[in-house]
Amino acid sequence: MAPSSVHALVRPVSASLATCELTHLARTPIDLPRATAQHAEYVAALRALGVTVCELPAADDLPDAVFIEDTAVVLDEVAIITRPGASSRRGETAAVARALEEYRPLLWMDAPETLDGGDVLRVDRTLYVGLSERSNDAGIRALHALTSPYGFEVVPVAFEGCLHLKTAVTAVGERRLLLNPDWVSPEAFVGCDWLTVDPAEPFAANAVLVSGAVVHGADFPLTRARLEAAGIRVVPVPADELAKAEGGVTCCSLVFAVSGTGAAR
Ligand code: CIR
Repeated sequence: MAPSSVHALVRPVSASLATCELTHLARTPIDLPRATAQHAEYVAALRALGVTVCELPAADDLPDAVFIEDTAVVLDEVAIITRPGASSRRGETAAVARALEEYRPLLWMDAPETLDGGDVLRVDRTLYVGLSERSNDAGIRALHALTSPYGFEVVPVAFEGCLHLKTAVTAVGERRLLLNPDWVSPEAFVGCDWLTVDPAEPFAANAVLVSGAVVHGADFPLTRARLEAAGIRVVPVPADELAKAEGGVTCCSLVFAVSGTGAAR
């Protein structure tokens, strides 16, 4: 079998980020150069972990384009281009699809389906999907229809208090989760063990697991200590400026494996 490498698609911070969608946060001024610098540090952290990063063109008319995670669900076999729940974000998908078709056959969602990639947590062949304001029943049914031929099970998960399921829970190891128990119940994730965030850091459950390490917001030292005590290597990155736009570290990339021969079709 050809060796595989880890790739990530990212997209620059838009000049219009200040007019981003906000659901649970009050709007506060965003320092655009600082957000851009933090994004560059994030990309550098991925590269330092051996990830091949592909940066899409900027989309300055699409305020939330940096949060590329929401536009697709990339599995080993296919990539699903979502129909994001916020109508202001639907223009983001075309460029992402053009980039992803180099690597995967594409499947598409259609109206009235809506789904944000930030609501989809993959654990082996299970796709946990957050019952959020962004992902509707039709979207979740479509995800099931599109992925069941590849052996995926789709499990809807209730959560509260935050925008996306992956704001409340992410994977930090094999069948090992990091979660905020005030926002999501660990009981939903049968067969997984879990760590909890420090209660003083409710947003600390969002982490990118890549190359055996976890990229995690530098603002969460108490939760970082919990991860490190559990033997997990943490790569902290500054992300507080992007957090004002209600985005975390997973939101800023689409991470997937590519076979050694190039495109994984
Ligand atoms: C939004 O509300 O759509 C953006 N301001 C933030 C999206 C963050 N994405 C994510 O959690 N996957």
